[in-house]
Amino acid sequence: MKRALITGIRGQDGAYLARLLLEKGYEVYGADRSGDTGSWRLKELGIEGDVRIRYMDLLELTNIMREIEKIRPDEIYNLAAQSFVQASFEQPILTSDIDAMGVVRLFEAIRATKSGARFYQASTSEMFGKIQTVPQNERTPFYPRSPYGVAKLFGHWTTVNYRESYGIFACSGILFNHESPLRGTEFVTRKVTRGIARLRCGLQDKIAVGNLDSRRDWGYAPEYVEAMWRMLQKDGPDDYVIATNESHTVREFIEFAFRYAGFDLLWDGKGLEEKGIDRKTGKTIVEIASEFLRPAEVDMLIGDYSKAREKLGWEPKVKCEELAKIMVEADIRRVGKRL
Ligand code: NAP
Ligand code: G4F
Repeated sequence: MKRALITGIRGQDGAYLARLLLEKGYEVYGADRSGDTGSWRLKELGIEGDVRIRYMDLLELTNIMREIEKIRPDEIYNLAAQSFVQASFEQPILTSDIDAMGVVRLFEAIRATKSGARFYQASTSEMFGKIQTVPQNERTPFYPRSPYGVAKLFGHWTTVNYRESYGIFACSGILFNHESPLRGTEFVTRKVTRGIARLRCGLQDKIAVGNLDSRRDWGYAPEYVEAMWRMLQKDGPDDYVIATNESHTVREFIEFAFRYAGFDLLWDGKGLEEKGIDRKTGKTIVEIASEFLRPAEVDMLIGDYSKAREKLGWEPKVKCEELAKIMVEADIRRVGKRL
């Protein structure tokens, strides 16, 4: 039986990856900084009792070393991060400590314990930032636009460097945005789908958002964790872009989501004054709030996943419009149950 250690087990990807590995017969260890065994995501997937939760914080090297020594994993998936781009502008030092130095700590722990584990690093399309080519692939130069993007770029190059210097089987997955009903409510997609479900029940009267015009390549998280696993099953380590090769604005995602919930949304006004109006009632249901605008924005992302298709046999199935539907339906179900 293979043994996997997943950092960031309590996050969206940690939960889906844990489910996938359990289905494949792995013994799954989940590293969590609080050591709390409860998790609404693992619970929703029905696997809460199946994952062995361990105290482990990426800020504490000795803690990481002891856990790797005890667990002796065959595979380590480093999904832990301060992953919210907007928060990274407020907490740049903490973000760098976790997202950049945390990766070095993991690699040093692997070296110190002589672990032969294969390693997956959760890199991100945020590293492309101010994009230098359209679409972006593994050869596109990086230009991060946030403390999060800068820290993740450090983590990416650390992964490449430890692979080249010490022969560690280390892969960097450059994943574009991926969402699901398990997405955190601070991210725009889930904020919108949860907001719509609450609007329908009168629990909230509008949704406040920031930049409507940035474009993202949004995929479906359960499919993306499959790509992570495939990377570690190859004969040799490498880096891969994982994306859908479709790009949509935040505005379009909002339109898809409202349409599935039965609303007819009409945009009116410009800039901070722009509003989304419910054509049926004439009420404002979307408004712009400057607090959600960022000091620097990533305007456009679209990924070219052809290397993953050729080498991993990986292909996305769920695209943005269907993703919005899946998320709206899940949130409507939850609000019905008052979850
Ligand atoms: P997420 O839901 O925010 O989960 C990240 C997890 O990391 C959280 O559960 C958090 O724990 C944990 N964590 C934070 N700081 C930690 C620390 N110091 N020590 C140990 N654990 C810590 O993120 P996700 O969406 O699942 O993404 C997984 C990974 O992929 C992240 O590294 C993210 O940056 C990266 N990524 C995500 C996307 C995407 O679109 N989802 C795209 C590209 C890359 P708490 O619960 O205690 O806060
Ligand atoms: O949903 P977001 O916060 O995701 P963002 O910044 O693209 O980052 C996510 O994807 C990255 C991969 O590219 C991951 F590495 C990262 O960890 C995270 O998972 O924002 C998406 C877009 C941005 O342009 C933002 O400015 O939506 C815009 N937006 C507009 N209104 C908003 C809002 N974002 C949030 N979070 N909240 C809003 O109200």
